[in-house]
Amino acid sequence: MRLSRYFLPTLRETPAEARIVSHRLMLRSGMIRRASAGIYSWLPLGFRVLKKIETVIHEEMTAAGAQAVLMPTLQLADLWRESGRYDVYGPEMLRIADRHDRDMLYGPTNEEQITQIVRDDIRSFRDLPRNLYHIQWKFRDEIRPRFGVMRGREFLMKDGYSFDLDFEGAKRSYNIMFVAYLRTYARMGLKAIPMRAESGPIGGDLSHEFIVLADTGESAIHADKRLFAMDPRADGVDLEGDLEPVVKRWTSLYAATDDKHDPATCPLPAGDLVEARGIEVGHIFYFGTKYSEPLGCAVTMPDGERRVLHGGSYGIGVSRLAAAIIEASHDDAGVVWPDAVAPFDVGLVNLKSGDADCDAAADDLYGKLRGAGVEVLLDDREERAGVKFADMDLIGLPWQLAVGPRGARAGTVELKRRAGGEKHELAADAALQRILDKSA
Ligand code: P5A
Repeated sequence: MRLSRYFLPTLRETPAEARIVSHRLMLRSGMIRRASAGIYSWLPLGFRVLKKIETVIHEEMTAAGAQAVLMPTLQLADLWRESGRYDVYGPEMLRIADRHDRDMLYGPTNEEQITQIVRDDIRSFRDLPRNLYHIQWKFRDEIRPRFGVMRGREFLMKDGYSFDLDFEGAKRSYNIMFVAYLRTYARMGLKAIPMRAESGPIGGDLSHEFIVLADTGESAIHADKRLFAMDPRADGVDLEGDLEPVVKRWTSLYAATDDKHDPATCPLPAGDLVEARGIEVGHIFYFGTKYSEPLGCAVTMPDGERRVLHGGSYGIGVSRLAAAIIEASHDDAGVVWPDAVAPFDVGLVNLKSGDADCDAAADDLYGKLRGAGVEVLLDDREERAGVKFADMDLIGLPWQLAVGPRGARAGTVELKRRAGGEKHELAADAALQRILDKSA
């Protein structure tokens, strides 16, 4: 992509309404623009990040045996009347009537919708377990939308739903998602710690939130300090094997959100307790037959018994993650994207657009990088070098390659790794090779 033709409206000034760093940087780097309170448009750079986050999620969900579907944003109120949640959900639910005066709602979550699908199309015990998920926009008319996409009213969520014959099966489905979530966040460069949580309007009594520590986070947490020293990658774990030991390793150490924390019963001595703030990037639930029972979601067992299914649901805040990753990975100059979610791999800076040697050298590198499947943003604008470097640092691509007139004639470039900031003057081909080796 050539920056001269790319819609990247970066801002020099910090917008006054942005109070946390991720919101400031998302506005300044031209990722998002506010449409109304808690509702945002995603511009090209931000949209690419969203798609990268989705890709990591899709890969990890597929590895865990979950299958992608896509359910609608608008749902029938009658379906929610069946579960009883239409009346209890309250003013957070956006209620709409269609032209026939039929009550509808913009889905804040999809437990009812997926239970209807499974109820209508799964009849036999042989068809279980199943785990279906989608990545779809949600609407919650939050009383205090704030911090940009961190707490939006319209936001993108990955929500998955498991169906099993009994508690043991459902616990296994829960464990698979527990481990898949550890892997998903770790791939995005995040340390997200699972913590015992309140299940709120989703229901059930087994629930964990995945929390990334951040002073600006909205959740107060209380956790064993040893959790923060644990390796969250869960690499090499066989998702088809016994996951109980992995889940135990995480859940045997004390970790609770504020709602679940009780200083009177907390077993930790003060020195071992971390009391901090964090961002909830995911939340998983086991709720048994809470939706299957009222919606009549059941199968026939071999002995003819009618068995009501056990369910769980698993959410990831996809749009919130874009902000959470920035909270966790930035410096004074801008965003520092982890490789897996960076909008482009390389920012190629032509320091003197219009200079024949510079243009030729930059175009040559641009072609070679693209040919090798590397996503590259070429700054070919007629701007001062200082402006170009500042914009590149602001948008935070993992690699920067700078081509100046002297280097262009000598066949060298300056390679910079955004994280860490180390710079090397290298032959153009050597720089190219280094990027290819690292991004392989
Ligand atoms: C789990 C999947 C649920 O809705 N039903 C389907 C369950 N859980 S949840 O905790 O309420 O939401 C899941 C994740 O969505 C993100 N999230 C938000 N992101 C941005 N703005 C919001 N207003 C918002 N509300 C929830 C969080 O990451 C949450 O963990």
